[in-house]
Amino acid sequence: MNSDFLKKLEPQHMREMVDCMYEKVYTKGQLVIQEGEPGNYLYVLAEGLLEVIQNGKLLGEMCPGTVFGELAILYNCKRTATVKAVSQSHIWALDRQTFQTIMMRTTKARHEEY
Ligand code: PCG
Repeated sequence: MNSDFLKKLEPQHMREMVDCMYEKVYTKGQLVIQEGEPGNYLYVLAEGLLEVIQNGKLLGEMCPGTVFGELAILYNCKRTATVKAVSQSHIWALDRQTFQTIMMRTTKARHEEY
């Protein structure tokens, strides 16, 4: 619900997304996302702490509950920043295809409503 675009999902579509996510554990110092790479996953940080780096400069940190990795998925661009685990982190991942399919279901349901 912290995410502006995910909170617009119909409750059943939100549940479907959660059902399709799987957990990955990253150790301290491990890269979750590398700037400039293609991106095929959307992530939610469940536990731990992450830092965001762009052109070698620290932009900020992300705490549990944060959705990230959405820019490459929504705008079809390369990863705009590097995301690195500051401590061991539990992260939920959702692949691009599943995300887009479920987002389209919500959009379709809204169109039918109007
Ligand atoms: P994406 O797909 O570009 O991959 C890196 C992610 O870092 C990005 O999506 C955002 O979700 C996340 N992020 C968090 N804070 C920032 C920020 O300040 N700038 C940028 N570019 N990305 C950020």
